[in-house]
Amino acid sequence: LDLYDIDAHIGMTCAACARRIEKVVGKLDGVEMVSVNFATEKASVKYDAKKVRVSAIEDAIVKVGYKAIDTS
Ligand code: 9UX
Repeated sequence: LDLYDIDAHIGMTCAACARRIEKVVGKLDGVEMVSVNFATEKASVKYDAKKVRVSAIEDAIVKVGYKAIDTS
């Protein structure tokens, strides 16, 4: 299992939206851990590179209306 970290600026500012993003990203196959911090507006994601691409994770975030600017 290859686990990588993404740190992304996602432009949300409240706890409800942080949970929403965690839910959506957490459903993706291959995502092992996702933690969204609304104070810093950042998401931290641990994922299995054999199962999911970074672009798919970013697309999922953008699809629900946020930004996904990689700051890793
Ligand atoms: Mo919170 Mo979400 O203030 O779109 S409602 S970031």
